[in-house]
Amino acid sequence: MTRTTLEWQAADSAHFLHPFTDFQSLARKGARIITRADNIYLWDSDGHKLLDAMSGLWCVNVGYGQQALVDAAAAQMKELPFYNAFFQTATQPAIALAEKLAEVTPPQFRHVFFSGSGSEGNDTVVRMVRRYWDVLGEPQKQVNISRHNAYHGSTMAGASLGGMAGMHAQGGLPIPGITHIDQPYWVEHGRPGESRDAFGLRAASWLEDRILAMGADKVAAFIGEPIQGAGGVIIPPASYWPEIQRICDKHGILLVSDEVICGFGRTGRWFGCETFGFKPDLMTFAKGVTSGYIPLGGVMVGARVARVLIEQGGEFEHGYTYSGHPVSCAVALANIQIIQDQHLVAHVHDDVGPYLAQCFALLAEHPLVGAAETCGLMGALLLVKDKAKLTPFDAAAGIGMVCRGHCFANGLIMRAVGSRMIIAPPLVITRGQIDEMVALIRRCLDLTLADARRHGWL
Ligand code: PXG
Repeated sequence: MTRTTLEWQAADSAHFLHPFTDFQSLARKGARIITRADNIYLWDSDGHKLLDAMSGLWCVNVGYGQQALVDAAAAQMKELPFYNAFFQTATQPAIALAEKLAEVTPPQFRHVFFSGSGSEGNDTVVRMVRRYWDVLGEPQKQVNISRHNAYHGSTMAGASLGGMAGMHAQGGLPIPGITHIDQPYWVEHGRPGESRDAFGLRAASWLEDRILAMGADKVAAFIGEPIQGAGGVIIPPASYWPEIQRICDKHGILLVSDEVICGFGRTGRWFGCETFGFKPDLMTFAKGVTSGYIPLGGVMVGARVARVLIEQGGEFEHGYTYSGHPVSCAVALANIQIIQDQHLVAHVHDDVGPYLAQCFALLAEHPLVGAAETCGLMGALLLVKDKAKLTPFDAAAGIGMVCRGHCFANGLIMRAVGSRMIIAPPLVITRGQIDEMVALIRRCLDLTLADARRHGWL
């Protein structure tokens, strides 16, 4: 269909209700219409080229234009476009992917429950941990503990597990049996003079406080993202996760790692729990499992839970039409093959991850940047008014959105979460492309600084 950008935008605002969007405001401004992509670059309907430093939405790990994924989808669609995994049936791609996931995930994981997305995966987590305790004769263990500013999806259970105040304010969330502790974010909760590791231990102790306040006999599980992604790339101190693990073990509660963003190489290991040194009982995944080429999610089920559900659970009354969708599973297999064949996890761990860290250390010297943090290929720049004191800008200035505007105008896609500018580029990015990305970031920081001076925000 040959339409101008304006015609596409008119059709868009007439019919399409976008996620997490103020519909009227979008209709006024018009959506940016993305038309094609290759490697780490996108093009919009006006022909502008953009460096996609967000991997789509934290998902295009192998980059755009991977023909093997296209071929895998086409071949599977031709052979068997759909069949379900209910009623004592299965398809070959789903079986092969389950086998492959058991190979690439940590050794406690031999089983997987498939879903269509990360949100559905986390709904499965809530159903599954409650069922687990039920089967063990402890049906009162219903409470899931999560964290403020976490993101676990947008379904009723996903949004409830998440700790986003704006989401909870709409529609009476969280659902019962979900409670939140503070996030391990040193800028918000650290004390003057406190070391990062001391802060990590203190932040983990909030979990124990909550377990004791609720009663350990009521608590089913703790869930967290190894690094909070949508919350602004909140990288916890190294002491945090091992202490969380110790507390969960001490009280016998299940530990769930939401690896929807951190999984499949993002942090420089296959999974974030490996980077941070903990051993979850369940692990949610989505996004990077197919590099976003097609929807797929699921939950890796560790030995402790799998044994109980398989040996004593009877029928688990839960599942989705698309659990184990053959086309999605075929694409996931081809995607994991690329991650393995191109050694992308080692590429992140040994090469581009450390290089990004070096580049961010230089960006930390920029007058607007109060902190520059990375882990693997996730990074965040905290924009502040006063570098030494980390004084925040007035929220009304919307400094992050100003910077994001400059990014778009200069051919760079970077997200703003409050005053944190965040990136998560495709894992295939090269050092040369990191130089290109960092030069664009620097230019946009300079433009934002000039705006801040002009408007008297500093
Ligand atoms: N868990 C985590 C950790 C996520 O980041 C989900 C679950 C839900 O996945 P689905 O596939 O249901 O969307 C996510 C999704 C953002 C942003 O603004 C992040 C996500 C989704 C949409 C926007 O950073 N993450």
